[in-house]
Amino acid sequence: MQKFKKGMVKHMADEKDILINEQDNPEYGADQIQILEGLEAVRKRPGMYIGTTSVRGLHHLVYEIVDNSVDEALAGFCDTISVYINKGNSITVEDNGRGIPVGINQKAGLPAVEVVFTILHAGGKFGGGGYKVSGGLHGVGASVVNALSTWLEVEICKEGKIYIQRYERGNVCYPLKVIGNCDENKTGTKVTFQPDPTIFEETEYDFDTLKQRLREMAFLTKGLKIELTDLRSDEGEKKKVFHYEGGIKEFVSYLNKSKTPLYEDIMYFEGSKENVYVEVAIQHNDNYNESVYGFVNNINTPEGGTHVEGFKRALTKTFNDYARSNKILKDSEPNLSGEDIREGLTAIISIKIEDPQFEGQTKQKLGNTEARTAVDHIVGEQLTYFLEQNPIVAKMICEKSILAQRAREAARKARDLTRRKTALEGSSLPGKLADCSDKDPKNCEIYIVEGDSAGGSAKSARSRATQAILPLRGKILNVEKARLDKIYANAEIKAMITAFGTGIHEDFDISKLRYHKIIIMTDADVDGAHIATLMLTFLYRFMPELIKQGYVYLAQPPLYKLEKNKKVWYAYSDEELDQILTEVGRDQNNKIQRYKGLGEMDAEQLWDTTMDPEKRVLLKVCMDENAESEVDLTFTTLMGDKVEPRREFIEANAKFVKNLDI
Ligand code: TSJ
Repeated sequence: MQKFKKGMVKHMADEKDILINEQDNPEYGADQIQILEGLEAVRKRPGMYIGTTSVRGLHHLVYEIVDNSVDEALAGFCDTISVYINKGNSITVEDNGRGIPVGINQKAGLPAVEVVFTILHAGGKFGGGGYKVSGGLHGVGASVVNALSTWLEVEICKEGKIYIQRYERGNVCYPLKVIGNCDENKTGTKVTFQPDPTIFEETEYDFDTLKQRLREMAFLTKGLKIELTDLRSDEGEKKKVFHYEGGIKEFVSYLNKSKTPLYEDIMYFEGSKENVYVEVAIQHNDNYNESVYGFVNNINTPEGGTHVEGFKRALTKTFNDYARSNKILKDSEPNLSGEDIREGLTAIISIKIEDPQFEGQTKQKLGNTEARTAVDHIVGEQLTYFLEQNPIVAKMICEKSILAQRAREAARKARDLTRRKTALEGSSLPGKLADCSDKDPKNCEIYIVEGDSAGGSAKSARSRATQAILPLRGKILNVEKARLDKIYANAEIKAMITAFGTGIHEDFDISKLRYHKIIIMTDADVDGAHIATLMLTFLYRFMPELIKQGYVYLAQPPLYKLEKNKKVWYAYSDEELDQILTEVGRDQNNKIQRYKGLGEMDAEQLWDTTMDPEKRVLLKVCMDENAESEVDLTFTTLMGDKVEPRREFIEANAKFVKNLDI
């Protein structure tokens, strides 16, 4: 179990404020009215406290509660957390920590546990000193979850007694009471809550979403066991247990499981400096992408910040120093760039810091300068030592970086050439693009269509004003397995980049996007699914903002056409065909056609079934921001070179596979 310095953990109700006087019944006076108003504010404007009332906010409630147990684990008092999704979508979180204090908090005149659940920002107001290590996205806690639940029950085992209290929409139902005895040695906290359906747009929990975030939390807290159990099905429970003695080292090996590592060891660096606790784990693999993930107090920082900067600085400097002093780089040759060294790198940078400052538009970028210094020093020192001890590994990484440097140089030349060409000829759109006439991107959509013949149908079917068609020939390049120079030379990829108008990488500018819907339209078969996946991989690696901001869609062509007595039905799945047949009757008058490809449909059919904005079904491609590393893993697993993890993934994600028909 990873122990953490006690003073660094924020207690929601500071123990110094608590008088141990369990016999006293709290009085509900004037103060209480104000408290209720506090939580009423949360119910009036839930978005202010949890960001969103969408399905994301719903899951966020669980993380808020679990964070409290993780804090108890970091303080060294808890090693197991169990999460249950109950029938009816209430959630139970249970830990074997010390149990939330039950003594009277002097300032509030209430048991500490009641303060935790009924006073907004109890940590800030009633705490003092210390800080909350894990802490949710918006730094709110149990009281917000309570306010947004139709009911919540807390049960605490402490000093041989079992205490319970219940709340409804944030209101106390009865004073904290003892309902029985428990083993003197048993301690812990159990919280069950039912998210309020009048607040949340959706109230059904997704097992996989919770699973991914809980797995991440377990990786980030070595030794901590986190269990997730789904009790909703009558066919038996579904359970996952996450427990990693190796912590982020195991995280890196998990992320690299479908890749081929360049060397066996995963490097691990750890230390504290200027009150910043730093852990870093890294390993290179033989592909070309960089997968560097930063975490601050267990929270993912997709926009990076000083901790990631410190890491990159140390990595670049240490490798260049090593390559020079060992004559792998000649004096006449230029330095390796950071990007070159990070080609094929998987890295986790996890820091714990007392007072994290987040900057930038979305407040997700770490700003503390001491984090940069701490990570830089710890990685610099320990990596230098590692390279000296492991010259074979060191040389391998240097050589891969030099190859990356050469490819990047070739890619730069190719790109400069296209840039110069566009400057001379004007920004000409690709020849194969049938553009739309409307010039307002908000109204415009582009269909990326597999194959010239389907492209032809789509061109005749489309609504010319707002729908553009770009046909692509055959399979597009797998960007997971190609270096930049090859990617830039690929005609299909070039066509997409110019058609979208945004540019890529450092040139990327979303305000130049020419269509607000990018619709991938492929056959509803194995090859089509593969092509769709290749395109999504390209978009995810080169223009992730398009996916993050919700501009990317998958068209849903039908699988079957049913004709009967001059009437026509289209079915988009086997189940749907079955349903239609049940409705119209199964007899000899049914003419059923299975579409093997888009090419089999004429223009009118294609319009009616797949392209008419009034009738079509589009799937919006989205990303779970709480599990960035998992999205990366999805693409490397699907597109990588190992069969076994891919098969496992496909089996585990049968739902996704069914949609795509892989
Ligand atoms: F916050 C919460 F109520 F939502 C919640 C808190 C939910 C769950 C499932 C667990 C917890 C929690 C809190 N687990 N463990 C603790 N520990 C304390 O609050 C605690 C215990 C003892 C002392 C002490 O100094 O003796 C201090 C604290 C903060």
